Amino acid sequence: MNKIALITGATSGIGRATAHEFAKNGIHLILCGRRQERLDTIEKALSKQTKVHTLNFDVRDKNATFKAIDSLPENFKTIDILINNAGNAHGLDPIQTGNLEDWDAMMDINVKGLLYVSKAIIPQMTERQNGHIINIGSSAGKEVYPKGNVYCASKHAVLAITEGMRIDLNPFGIKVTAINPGLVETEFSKVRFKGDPIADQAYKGYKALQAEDIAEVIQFAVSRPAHVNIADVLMFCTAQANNTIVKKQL
Ligand code: NDP
Ligand code: 8X3
Repeated sequence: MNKIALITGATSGIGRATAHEFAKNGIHLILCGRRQERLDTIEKALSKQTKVHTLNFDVRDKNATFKAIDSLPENFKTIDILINNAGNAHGLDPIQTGNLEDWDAMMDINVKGLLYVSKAIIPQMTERQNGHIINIGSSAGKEVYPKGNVYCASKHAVLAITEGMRIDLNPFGIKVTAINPGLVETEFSKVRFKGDPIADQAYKGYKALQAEDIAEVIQFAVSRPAHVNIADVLMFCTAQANNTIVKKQL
């Protein structure tokens, strides 16, 4: 039987590339995001390959999150794979001049949003004693870098939550995976710098990871046999050694 995956942040970048990769592999899709037009476009494209349902909600809004997941039609209700991917960095400022709205956004979306979505889905997995949760963390969740302060804190929290999930869900046979990429060329930088042209510099002078590179690793993780769990992946492009060293040719 085809598996069903729910992907948050499916309208762009890593989430969208994962939707394409899963569609190729016959996985049925519940695609989530706030931009309805994009959800419609992706649904139209992928419906040729697999079954697709879309949900429009903001992961910051716990009532909307529960309502959306509750609204799933019968044939999409059993979620085998949860990809907690929605998230972004907001700003790149030293702690002393950081913006409170940016801090709220990162904690509310990257951390609390991931928790709300997980809370809405985990009970059906524990009941069935089956399921796979993949949380998209970051290299920023392993190593703090200058001006990364609150974004790094949010991704350190994601890693701690992932490890906590793996422990607490162990009796239920649920797989929990952390995928932690370094620099990936997506809309991430545009969001971080709020459309400032400086965003274009983020991926210049080297070949960053592409969203599809992450999607392939996610597909690898979900296609392992029942006894294998890919627990934690740290991925960099070849030009990146860690969060502060990137070999650029400008
Ligand atoms: P994108 O900006 O391309 O995609 C972010 C996605 O998150 C969009 O689909 C967006 O959808 C969704 N999203 C953002 N805020 C909300 C919200 N409040 N409610 C619901 N959905 C939301 O970035 P990436 O693909 O790069 O990022 C995906 C994940 O990967 C993030 O968790 C990010 O931290 C992580 N990551 C990214 C790296 C990078 O260098 N790009 C490296 C390491 C990790 P919409 O706006 O339609 O709601
Ligand atoms: C995204 C990668 O280096 O911008 O998590 O923090 S980085």
